[in-house]
Amino acid sequence: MKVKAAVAYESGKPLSIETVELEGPSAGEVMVEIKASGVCHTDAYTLSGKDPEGLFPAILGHEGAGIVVEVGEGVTSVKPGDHVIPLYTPECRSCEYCLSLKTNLCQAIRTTQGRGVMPDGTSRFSIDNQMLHHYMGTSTFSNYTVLPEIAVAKIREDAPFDKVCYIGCGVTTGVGAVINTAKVEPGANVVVFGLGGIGLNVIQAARMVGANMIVGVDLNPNKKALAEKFGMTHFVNPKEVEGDLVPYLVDLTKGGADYSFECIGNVNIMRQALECCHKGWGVSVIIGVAGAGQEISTRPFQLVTGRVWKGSAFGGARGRTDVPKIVDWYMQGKINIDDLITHVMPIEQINDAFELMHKGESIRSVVTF
Ligand code: NAD
Ligand code: DAO
Ligand code: ZN
Repeated sequence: MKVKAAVAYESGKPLSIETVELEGPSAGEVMVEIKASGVCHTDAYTLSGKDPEGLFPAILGHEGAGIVVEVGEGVTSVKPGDHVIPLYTPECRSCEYCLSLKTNLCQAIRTTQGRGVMPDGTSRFSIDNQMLHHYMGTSTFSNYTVLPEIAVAKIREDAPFDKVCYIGCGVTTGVGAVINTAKVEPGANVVVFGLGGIGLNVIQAARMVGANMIVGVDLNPNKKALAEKFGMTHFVNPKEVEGDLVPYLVDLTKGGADYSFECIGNVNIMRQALECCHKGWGVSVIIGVAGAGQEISTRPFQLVTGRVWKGSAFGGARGRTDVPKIVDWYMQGKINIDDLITHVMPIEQINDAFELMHKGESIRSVVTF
């Protein structure tokens, strides 16, 4: 069938709105009509050409929400009409990783997903007989997409697509990092580096679990007001700190952060995030994705003396299990998504969404179909 998609023909070039051919779902796959998709930092990273795994031409987008319109042979967990959120981290519930219950990194379709194709090794998208790569197994910058059944989370039908699409990445990543990865407890002192689409979700989850101090660190003072609305108790602009940022934060938190979160993707800040943690028990969680080939460093004594360095992908969430719960939290008013979606535009204007992101003028832009 013919679908409307924003095609990334090559890195560093704007997306191009095209009519694309989409094949129906094979066995174990579903076709989803995408109603809305967030535009995330990671889409920009891949489009920029800095992502070593980036493949072109491709249909990007990994933060969508929509309705199942067709299912392939053998699909049992969803049916046409079901509302779903595509998952770039699937949950097969039967691979070694899923069964371990120690990680959310299901490996069932990892290899083919990384090669930009469906589990049978082929793409469902083409234009003028030229194959287009899938992206992160989701390709939500298209009004229809095909996904493996294990890569969709069924959600309630009264949830608005143009809000809950953000749960497909940013919300779950930030909220999950606090709840699943760090397991922040009431009364903890938390430092969050980077108050963007991820950091603000870390902040609202830290408030939700009852953190004491929630310190936000950002170079952009315009982020302060919104971060305060989400629960930040102290704002630190590194440009205004005399001397080293690390001892300043250790003083502010009276000994160091119980938990810190790096939500930027800067390896120098990752070091500061670890080193501002409390001796003996502070845990630092890396969420930001650093540029290809970059490395982190610290003095090993930082770890010998009890600080812990961790990372978190998709907030440690098991998508099919946890995403519907986060949608419920939004619908119950426990988490705020509306104030983070600063721009909504039709897919035809998707390049404006990237521009707003690069200028630091948006938290999240959502494209609709
Ligand atoms: P964003 O651009 O919205 O926010 C980044 C914030 O960091 C901005 O407010 C910016 O002003 C601030 N900043 C930049 N440099 C700084 C510095 N040196 N010191 C202090 N503040 C600084 O980005 P985002 O959408 O929130 O994404 C953050 C990171 O998380 C990205 O690297 C993204 O790729 C990554 N990410 C990771 C996962 C995961 O599962 N681990 C999922 C999604 C996104
Ligand atoms: O299982 O090896 C693997 C890869 C899992 C991918 C997790 C990606 C998380 C970070 C990328 C940012 C997503 C928007
Ligand atoms: Zn699995």
